[in-house]
Amino acid sequence: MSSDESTPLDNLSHEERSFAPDPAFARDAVAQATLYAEADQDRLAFWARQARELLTWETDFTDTLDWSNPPFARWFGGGKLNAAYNALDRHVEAGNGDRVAIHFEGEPGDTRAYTYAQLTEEVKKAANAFAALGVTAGDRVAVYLPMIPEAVITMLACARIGAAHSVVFGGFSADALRSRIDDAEAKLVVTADGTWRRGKPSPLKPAVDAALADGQSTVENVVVVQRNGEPVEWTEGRDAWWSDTVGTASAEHTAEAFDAEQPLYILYTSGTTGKPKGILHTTGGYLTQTAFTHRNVFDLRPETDVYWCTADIGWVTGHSYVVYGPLVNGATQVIYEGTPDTPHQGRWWELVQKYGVTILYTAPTAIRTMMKWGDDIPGQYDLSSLRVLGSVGEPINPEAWMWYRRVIGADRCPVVDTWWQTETGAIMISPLPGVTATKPGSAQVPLPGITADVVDDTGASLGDGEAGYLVLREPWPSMLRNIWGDPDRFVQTYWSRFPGMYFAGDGAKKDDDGDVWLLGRVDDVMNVSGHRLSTAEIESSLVGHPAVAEAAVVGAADETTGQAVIAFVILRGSAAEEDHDAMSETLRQHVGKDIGAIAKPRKVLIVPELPKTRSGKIMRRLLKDVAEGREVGDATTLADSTVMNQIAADFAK
Ligand code: 7RM
Repeated sequence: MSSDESTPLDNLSHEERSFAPDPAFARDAVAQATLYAEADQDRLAFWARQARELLTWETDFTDTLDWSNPPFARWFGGGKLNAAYNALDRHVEAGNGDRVAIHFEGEPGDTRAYTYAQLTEEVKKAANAFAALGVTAGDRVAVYLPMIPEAVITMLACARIGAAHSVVFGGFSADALRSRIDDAEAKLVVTADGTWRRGKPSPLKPAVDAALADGQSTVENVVVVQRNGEPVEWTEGRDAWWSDTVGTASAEHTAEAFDAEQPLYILYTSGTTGKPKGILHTTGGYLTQTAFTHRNVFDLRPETDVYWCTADIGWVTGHSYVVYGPLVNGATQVIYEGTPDTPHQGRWWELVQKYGVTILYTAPTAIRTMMKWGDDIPGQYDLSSLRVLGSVGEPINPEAWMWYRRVIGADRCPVVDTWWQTETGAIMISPLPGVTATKPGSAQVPLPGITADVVDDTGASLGDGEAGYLVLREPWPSMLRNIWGDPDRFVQTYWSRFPGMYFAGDGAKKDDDGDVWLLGRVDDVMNVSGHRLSTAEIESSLVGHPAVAEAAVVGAADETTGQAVIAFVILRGSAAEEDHDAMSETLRQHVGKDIGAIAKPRKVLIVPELPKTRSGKIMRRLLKDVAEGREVGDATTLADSTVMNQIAADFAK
């Protein structure tokens, strides 16, 4: 092996840049380093303390964790509580009814603010209205709504009456909606006439009508929020306007306390194969960990902070960090309906300035997009209110991390890269601002009370510097409890690869300091000539080149080397005009120099767009199909399904 072919992951072990907490921030930080020691000493006592301090229980729990029948966990046994009461009523009772819960900003610029008292009243009305339609504790309600306050109200109204919500992202098709309705046997659907997308009305109700057209589903009623005023088809006896049902319902409603393990929601997530999995979350443990992480990871001061998580409620980030975490903590937050570039590319920064946002939580794909649009756009706004920046959803390349810290955070705000999944329910690996010295690109350390590890094929712990599989060794409060209706698949998918451990499906590596670096899904970890290469790492190198805006890398099967590295790259503005062949060669050399010859892509294809899901995850599986000369697989979850045709045609040239 020549010297420039040394271990390709070496550079991840030698990140020189480190940002120590600002002493003033550290002194007053919500999270203190003592949390780690406390949790290490007695993990269950630590979680029991959090559950009692962060939540209001009608009946205290007696058994912190029942793990007698793994992997089926029961947390906070004997305890009873109501999720909506914890998110709403108790803040009003504590005298904080006048605090703004939600600053809503519609895409067309319409605004609405809800105080905690007002939001509580709306949720009580919705709870009464849903109950009048026959929804009772244990039922399921499908939610197909845009990012409007009624989405939050609906979710909390379900929780209030003990019904599980199943939110289906508004961008999903009628077929996807129907299969989720069927799987959960939903009784009620809550939807809207439509929403606004890039300045135009975008319909939602037609997809519900199509999904229910055969009249054979379990759905008895559809409640429709009027949002964009477009005409809709109407099924008498089934459909009802929100204004006629919720709008006229009584605002008196006493929340009943439910068992800690009462199902709170089902959220469907795609696996590597087969039909989507209905991830089941329950009440007490989920609320404990979402509230704990929201408070400590974002250094939340509910009295003064203005928090903004840009995720849609169709994804788990919207569940845990728009609805439950922030509201249980009594935070004030911004909810924005629209796209970041409507009516102009400065919209997000305009909102940060307008509402004085102090904590921003978004995704690397958004950060890279903003980076591509240029520094001068955020530069036109006053972002000095910001004090903590979060990232979630995929590995954040050091370049984007640095840009986020420098341009958005003025080199002053701590950046917290948070690793977690739909299945984990809440943040698991992340720095604690004020405690952890951060490195660009690393999610750093498991949070207090979380036991994450990196293991080899046999499940044995790996030392620092060795890449392997990310596992969780002990149950955690917000863990998924099951796959809805499919316990065998639950055991098989998550608990069988490494017996006794939760298998996350992600590759990871600890650096020389023991800090965790996420390397992408394990199906994204390539093996080239016996070297383990991370798609994330090569992508990070490519995006580090000034000509590159975005990059996706896949390992394509190769007879001699096992796999070959194939890169798909979007160029930045002016670089796109340059000769593509020359640019591809430049980028190959760049990766070779950055990481080592072994990592040099066999081919760098310049593309106009990458295949992304609606939540912004790049579908490398489809790129792999192209790179391996197969027909492109199921592309129905893409935000833009035409992207793959173009890429396949260009690749074949
Ligand atoms: C919250 C969410 C989960 C998958 C997960 C990872 C990837 C998420 C990070 C990350 C590296 C991160 N839930 N992922 N966060 N990878 N660093 N900070 O995204 O269920 O939709 O996706 O996302 O691969 O397994 S999710």
